[in-house]
Amino acid sequence: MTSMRGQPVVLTDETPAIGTGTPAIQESRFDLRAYLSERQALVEAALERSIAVVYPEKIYEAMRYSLMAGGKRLRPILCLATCELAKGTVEMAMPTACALEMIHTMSLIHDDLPAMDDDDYRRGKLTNHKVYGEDIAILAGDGLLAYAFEFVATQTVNVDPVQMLKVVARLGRAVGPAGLVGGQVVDLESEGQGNVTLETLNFIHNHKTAALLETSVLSGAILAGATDCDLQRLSRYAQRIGLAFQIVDDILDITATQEELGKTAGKDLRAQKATYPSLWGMEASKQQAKTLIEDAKSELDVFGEAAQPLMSIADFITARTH
Ligand code: GRG
Repeated sequence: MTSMRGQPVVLTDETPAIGTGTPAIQESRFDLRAYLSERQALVEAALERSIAVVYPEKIYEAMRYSLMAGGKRLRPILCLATCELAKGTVEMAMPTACALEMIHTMSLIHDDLPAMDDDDYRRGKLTNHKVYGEDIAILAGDGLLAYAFEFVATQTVNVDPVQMLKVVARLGRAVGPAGLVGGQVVDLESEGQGNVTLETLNFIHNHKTAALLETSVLSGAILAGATDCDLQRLSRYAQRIGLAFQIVDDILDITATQEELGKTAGKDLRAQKATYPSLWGMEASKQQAKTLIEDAKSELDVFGEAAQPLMSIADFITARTH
């Protein structure tokens, strides 16, 4: 795959998924694999330090079980990348980056519950409720959500408090009824309905998936004091990669194995869920994801070389295998 902006080749179908030990990307001036693994290591270390196990140990262990279970760490990496793009530092953004991963992880724990999507596996491991029981899994999700906000408020350094408050407000909006919760409700209501429209499908995924990705992209830039104009560009980039991410997720649910996904494959079909491939077909879905990624990248032209990590992460979204 060649970058639209004349940048060297970044990704191919053999591109390794983040965190897997697959071959290096060849002939890339910007080494996405090295960038991602370095960023992933920073995030893992910060997450590792973020939660200590104290009394009552069970809840902290349950929170850590899912938080430290792997995952691509895409949301924190996006947050760090936009903070640096806007001339901020990793240190400024790391507490927010960790909070984004805590929120994302809590949404996965709750999504996997029998009352929601009902899955036994996540990130290649048994789901939280399978290990700790439904009661503790619900509380582990609640604990991670509350702690995410405490973590941003108490751990953020070298950031204008006004900017930090803007980030806290965005995080709240992204998880609440105007974000993940709203998307999940419409998703649950739509399950098994034969007549889900594209408008409804877009609503679900703009809220369930794209909202937190957009907040990840914007929060790093907000912490660094980016201009409104740059935030608008980044917002358009984020909305496009967010939707592309979900289209690819729907495709992978059909094409990838349980081992690749780390969770049960083929669930959408069995649950009679409307997906992009079910509405558009497989080829048109792939094409749409590619178009969205190219459109997303075109929003970054103005940032020049400094946007290379965000450009390459966009490419990674369509090339990923899990
Ligand atoms: C947020 C208060 C609150 C409640 C949760 C359950 C729920 C409401 C929302 C569901 C949100 C959800 C599970 C959306 C799916 C998003 C998605 C595509 C997840 C997969 O993300 P990856 O591929 O996963 O980045 P890894 O494991 O790599 O981090």
